Amino acid sequence: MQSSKCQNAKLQQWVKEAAELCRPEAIHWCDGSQAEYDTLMAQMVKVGMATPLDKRPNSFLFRSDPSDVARVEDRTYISYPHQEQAGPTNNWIEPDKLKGIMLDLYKGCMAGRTMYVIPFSMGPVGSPLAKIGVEITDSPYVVCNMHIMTRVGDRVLEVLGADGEYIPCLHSIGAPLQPGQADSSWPCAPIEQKYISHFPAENLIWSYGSGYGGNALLGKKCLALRIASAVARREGWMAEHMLILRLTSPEGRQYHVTGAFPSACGKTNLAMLLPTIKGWKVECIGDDIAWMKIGPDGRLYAINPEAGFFGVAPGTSYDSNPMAMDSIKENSIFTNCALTDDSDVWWEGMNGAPSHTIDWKGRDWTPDSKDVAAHANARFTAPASQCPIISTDWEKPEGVPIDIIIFGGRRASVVPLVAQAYDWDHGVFMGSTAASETTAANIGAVGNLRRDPFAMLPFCGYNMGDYFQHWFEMGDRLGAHAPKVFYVNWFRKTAEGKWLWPGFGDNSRVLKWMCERVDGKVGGRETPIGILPNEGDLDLTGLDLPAQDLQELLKVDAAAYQAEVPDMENHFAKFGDKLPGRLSAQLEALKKRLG
Ligand code: O2Y
Ligand code: MN
Repeated sequence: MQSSKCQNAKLQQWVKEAAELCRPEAIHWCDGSQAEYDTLMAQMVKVGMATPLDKRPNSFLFRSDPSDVARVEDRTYISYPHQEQAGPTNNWIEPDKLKGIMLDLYKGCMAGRTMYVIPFSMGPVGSPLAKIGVEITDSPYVVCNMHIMTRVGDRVLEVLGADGEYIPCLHSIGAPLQPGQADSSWPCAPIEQKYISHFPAENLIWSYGSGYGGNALLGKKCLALRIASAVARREGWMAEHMLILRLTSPEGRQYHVTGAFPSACGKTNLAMLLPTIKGWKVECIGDDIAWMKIGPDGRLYAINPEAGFFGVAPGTSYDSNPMAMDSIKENSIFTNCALTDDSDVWWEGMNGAPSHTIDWKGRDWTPDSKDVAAHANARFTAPASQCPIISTDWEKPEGVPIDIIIFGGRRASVVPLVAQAYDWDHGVFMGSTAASETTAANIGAVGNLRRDPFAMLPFCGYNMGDYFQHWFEMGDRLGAHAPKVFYVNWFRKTAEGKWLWPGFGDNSRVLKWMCERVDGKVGGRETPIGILPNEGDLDLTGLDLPAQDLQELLKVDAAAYQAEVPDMENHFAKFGDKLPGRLSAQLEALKKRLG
């Protein structure tokens, strides 16, 4: 039960108590080694849970239970003693009550299974910005994914030492095995028994019933966003749902950019973009989460706390994201993708459809089938180090200094291609009112406008009114060193439904304008919603963009914005007296500018 490598008595005690509660057949302390990964994968292949892929060395396909395919927002809880601490955007149950429910579920839940203890670091091991977590799980699939997505192993226990702090993350798939009972290939609990619970006042995570993605790989959304956002507020830094990239100009000047976009807005594609403008280069630092802290020089520094990508497979192709395609050539895990006859994975939007595959439910599939071959939320898990344009500085312990923060969403109309915030407060307003039209990949009806402040709606670990205030306070501390803030919309369409902007690599043209704005080298015009490029300010060299399309992309329709004001007012009203006065002032200023 004990590990000779773990000097931390508190951790040893927690593992003992978890074992007494969950009653596993065996306990395994993970060392993060390749041998450990290979052994677990071989076991999962043997029992039919994983399929090795001939076309991709050391890569495996998993098919989840059809009831366990995505994050379950309805079953995700932010549990503080008082509901107001969780705020209007989070599900809440009082901690004692929630723990009572979950303790009943955890009793004996690992019977017949091995309990794995995973010491992991979010952020480079030993970085001043890193945090240590320990996940206890009964899922070998989770262990292998955590190997890729975080830094696992003995080095973490060394840094933890005898009295270091860690965030305990207890996870069970919720499927005990009775003696002689046959296992299923993706055991999990029914939806009404799934709980993804966070106790931010105690830095504690309890997850039960799901083996999928953000519900089960607890370092990602649970620790690095929900718990970390609450820790960051207390400690005076920021945990954000943001990509991080470095842009280098032909002159060699480096700019670091973070970007927050709701799901299905191409965050991973932007993080790995190949610029179409001559001489400019992008390096990827992270595709999903940024932890940002003010450095000794007063600037904001960001690290990517993760070590891998857990990307959406459908729609990923050599057209949309060649760097992601190259990242997943080997050493990758695929979940809910289709299996081709030559033992490779396939998904909708990858390239031409094969004449036959086995679909994500294990059934024969042909292009005539009425269902999709890969689930819309099928995923790849790949080491970030395999991305051909991963930055040489992506693991720099102190992070990279941020020049530009981008917010965005998917809007077919109203919102122009790009606008710069007048100042930090205006930028906070842009982030707090960010909205996106829902797609098939989201919950709810397609085309609905969903306000997703800072793309943090499902990930903020405390009252979002307080979170808005924290952004203002960070801006006050940053002062003149604050990054410049922009809002983008790559998804503008004509009345006929045609994309107005080519997107992907051509988004570098918009990034270039932002960099030149930072340096005061390019123009812009003041509009009611922010500073927009004049038509000549964007570098459109080599791009065949009709003049009327450019006009439309850079148009500010004051009446259309005015029509959105009531929705913004309703959105803000939800936060009651937690809404910072500085946000109400921004809304009033916008109304005045709109006339
Ligand atoms: O469905 C899941 O469990 C994965 S959700 C996810 C994964 C990687 C990056 N972002 C997200 C997200 O929902 O924002
Ligand atoms: Mn995300």
